[in-house]
Amino acid sequence: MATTTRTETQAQLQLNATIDNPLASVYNSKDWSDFTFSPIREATVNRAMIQRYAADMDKFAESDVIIVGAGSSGLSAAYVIAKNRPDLKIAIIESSLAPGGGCWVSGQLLSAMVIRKPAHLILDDLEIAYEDEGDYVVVKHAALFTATVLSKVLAFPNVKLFNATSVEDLVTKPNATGGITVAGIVTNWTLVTMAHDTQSCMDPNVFELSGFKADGSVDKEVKTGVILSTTGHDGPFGAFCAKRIVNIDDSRKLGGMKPLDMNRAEDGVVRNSGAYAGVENMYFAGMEVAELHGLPRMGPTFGAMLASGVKAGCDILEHFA
Ligand code: AHZ
Repeated sequence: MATTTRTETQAQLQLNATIDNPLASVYNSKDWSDFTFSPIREATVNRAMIQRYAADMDKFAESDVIIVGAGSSGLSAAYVIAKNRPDLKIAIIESSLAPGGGCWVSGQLLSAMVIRKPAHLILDDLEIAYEDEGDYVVVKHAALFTATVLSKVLAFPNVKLFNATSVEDLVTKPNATGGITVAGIVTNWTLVTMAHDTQSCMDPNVFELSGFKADGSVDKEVKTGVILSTTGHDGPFGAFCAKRIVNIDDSRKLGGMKPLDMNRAEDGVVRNSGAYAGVENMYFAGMEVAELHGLPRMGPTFGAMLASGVKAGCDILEHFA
């Protein structure tokens, strides 16, 4: 999609000439001194928030898809899954207040976002404008990508973002072959997670995956839910599920992210994203895949984040097909 600077300028000139005021139907005066809102009680505002949050907690206590981390890879996956399957309950758990991960800026806090082809096709689907530079494209600001994909994901009725909420652990159950089945996540408010060292025990909460019976066995009548972890590379929060899986299962080792090599890193992350062999219901995408499989990092080029999210999303759609 080419940039349309001229058309945008013409539209802006037209807008300035007419003053398109969204309040015009009720308020079109030059004097705003008598402006007033509809009256409201303070308790009404409280109830409007709490009823909806409680209803969401109730609805997503048992989820079909739990995405851990709302960075560029997690949001790309959420978009593909929610768009194709409006019947699945998709919970996104994000430890930060602001979803988007590292994708509000690009490399070294610069704005322009480089995406190597063919991942630009995902931008076409999202209707995000870019400059075509041949083998790669450039979105004028990383925040344009993040804001757009976020707005589309949040608008799906079957998606709920729980931000300022950290995943502190996994729920696991033994499977028939002696391996691990992932059955849910353990959560807490991020502010509580950050205060564990200074306060007495503040117990967490649990989101369960769909498809398990009370005794822990799998209900053969329904597809079990899945967890997609997209928590980025190792850091204070990152690579969370990868590190936990390795910690639970002694037979596994964390590959550890290797030094930068854009070509090997981006292809490798996409190829290795999706279902994680040997751990049922566990999927990975984004930079966490580099940590898991010992792949190089790619630095400031985002095609693999988008494409690995789409690949993991397609694998999850296959699981539910
Ligand atoms: O806050 C984290 C971020 O928004 C969130 N997160 C991490 N641990 C969490 C936990 N519970 C809930 N325990 C958690 N949320 O996960 C999100 C990860 O987003 P990101 O943008 O860091 O990861 P990504 O893999 O989607 O994108 C990585 C972008 C990078 S890093 C890199 C390099 O260093 O070379 N290159 C690219 C393109």
